[in-house]
Amino acid sequence: MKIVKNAFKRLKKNVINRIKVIKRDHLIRKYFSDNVLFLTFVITGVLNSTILRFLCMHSVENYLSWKAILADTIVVTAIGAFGYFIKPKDRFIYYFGFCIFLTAICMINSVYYTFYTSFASISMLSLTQYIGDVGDAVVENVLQLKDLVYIISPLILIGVHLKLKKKNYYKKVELKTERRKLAFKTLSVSGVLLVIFLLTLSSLDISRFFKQWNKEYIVMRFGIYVYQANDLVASVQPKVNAMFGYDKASKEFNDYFAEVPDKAETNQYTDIFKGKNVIVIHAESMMTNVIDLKFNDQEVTPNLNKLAHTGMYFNNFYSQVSVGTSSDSELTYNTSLMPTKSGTAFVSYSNRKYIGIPTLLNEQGYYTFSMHANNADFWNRRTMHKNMGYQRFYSKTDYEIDKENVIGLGLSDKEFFRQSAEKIEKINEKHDKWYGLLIMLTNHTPFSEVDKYGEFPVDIKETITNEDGTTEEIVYPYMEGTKLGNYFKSIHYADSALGEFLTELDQKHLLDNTVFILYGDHDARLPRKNYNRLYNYDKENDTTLDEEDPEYKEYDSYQYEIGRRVPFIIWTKDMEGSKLNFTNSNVMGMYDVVPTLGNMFGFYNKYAFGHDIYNINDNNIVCFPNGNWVTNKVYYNSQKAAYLPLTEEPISEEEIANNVEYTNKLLDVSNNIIVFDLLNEDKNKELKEVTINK
Ligand code: GP9
Ligand code: MN
Repeated sequence: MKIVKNAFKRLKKNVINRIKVIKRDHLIRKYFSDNVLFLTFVITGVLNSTILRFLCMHSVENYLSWKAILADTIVVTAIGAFGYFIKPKDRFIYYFGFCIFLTAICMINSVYYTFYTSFASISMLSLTQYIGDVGDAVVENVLQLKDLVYIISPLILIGVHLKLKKKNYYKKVELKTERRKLAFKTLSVSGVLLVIFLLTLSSLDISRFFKQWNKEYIVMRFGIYVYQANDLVASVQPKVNAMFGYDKASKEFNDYFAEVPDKAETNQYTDIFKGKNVIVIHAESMMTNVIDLKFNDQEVTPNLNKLAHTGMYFNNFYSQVSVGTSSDSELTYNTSLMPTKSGTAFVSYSNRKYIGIPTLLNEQGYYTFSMHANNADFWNRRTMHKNMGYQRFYSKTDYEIDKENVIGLGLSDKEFFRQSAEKIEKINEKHDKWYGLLIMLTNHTPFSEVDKYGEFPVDIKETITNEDGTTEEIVYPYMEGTKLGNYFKSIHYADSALGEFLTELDQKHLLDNTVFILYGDHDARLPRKNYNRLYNYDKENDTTLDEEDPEYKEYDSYQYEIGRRVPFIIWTKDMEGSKLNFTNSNVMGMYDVVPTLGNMFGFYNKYAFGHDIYNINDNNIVCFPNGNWVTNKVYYNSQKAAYLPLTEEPISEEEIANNVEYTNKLLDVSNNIIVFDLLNEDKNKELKEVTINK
């Protein structure tokens, strides 16, 4: 009896479970059949974005990036959810409209990528000259079949719609409350997915999302739809910023420059290089602390050291970058303006007027060009180099790049220099006077491709003699395996690339009438504790010395800030032993380059924030975008409102207060110049007229 009872119980349980499964399957099936249009919209939307990544970025990791797929799903589901507010019979129009819109985003980006190896930006399309370029691109690419593949999405949607219509699907009545419920439920799904997505983001993802310059990375991690929305915000934000406060900004700007003369002050270096050709090296992440540094008696940067010791070397020089890193450095080098307070000048304010060194040299009959073997749209250089006056920008597509020549972000510096020297040779044949900027790339964080940099041990090797007269080599790991150690290996490679480049230029007689200028663009952004090991290594215990140890050298946050100095060198082949061959130790910033070089080459920019170092000498101040500043006497930290004296000289509180005020004013006026486009005389005349007529 008991057995029968149990068997019956089991049977009942099984039947209930079966019913549950059938019910669940039925519910799922019902959900699918009731929401076919919505689901088709979501699937085709995600599919299009995935196809775009597949056609643009040729690695499975990129096109099947689950982060991008998730982000696309969130966006398309959220858009789709709003469709439920609409009556079923009108819903197709809504989905179809958005489907066309999303398809257009994918198609435009696909065409744009084929031509520019980058993704499209709304802000760029607003520049008239650019529209011309893009227009040509579209015409040339429109015939490519692959760009038409995205049309499959609206076609599928139409197909599904016609089938549903035939089945009388749209005739069913959904109550308003039901529709709302569906919409909110779908939005909640999208919300939950969003939370999951946000939890998976790394700090690198977040930082790149906000910096906005690495478009490929954003598309790879966030999908094309989020990228385009992000780009839209970036394009609108500067316009919003520029809507308020023009009059005040313009007045402050005029007051600031009222006392500045219209011509440069002269000194013993006036016009010394007038008419000479120029090669400028933008040395990626090159820091001053590598100069003369040795490991096992081997110089880390023998070529850089030679340039510094046989040229005019500024060893107390700071770059003044903000979140725009390389691009900020280029901005300040070229224009003597400071980086903007929000966004980056290169990306957010590329349609403003800038007075760049190339513009000023073009006026003197120079042919000006820039070279960088990376994507032309990185940091929006394609637009900004034109804007700063470079007549030709040689970028990735101008270089032959094959797998063996790639290190880190792209073409290796050695190969970049080799191919650039050939280009410069041709330029030299065609033009009397020329000025060229070469942007290096290999020595870029994370400095991890150590095996490609060539042999350069950063350990300590000691030979000891045993009692029996035999010798033995002891190796202490020291900087081996640390990030800073890898940086030294990487910089050693970059230095050797520089050396080869100089030799090649010399062989081609391109140094005979040329001034060779080098600046480090910013520091290597390495952890402070790595420097602690460099300066306080305890080799016996393979650790860092104790703070109590008499040998211990303090490397606090101030030392770290000061240690971020980068080299600035002006060098010519015949400078060694001449009056120009010396080290200048006065504090100097990137914004002092325009006035200093301007005096030497005979150009002048009244709206420079820096000074000719040979007029200001030891009275200089270098301001940083975060409000910090440094003079020969003191380093001031604005966040802590505290300072570190650098000499024995007394410092008054008044001096500190004056410098703080000077820095804040300078940062405000410089920022306003960019935000309100104050150097654009035509535009400002118009604005003034509007204000007067009001
Ligand atoms: C990109 C390169 C690096 O082309 O200049 O930029 P960064 O990350 O140094 O700003
Ligand atoms: Mn850089």
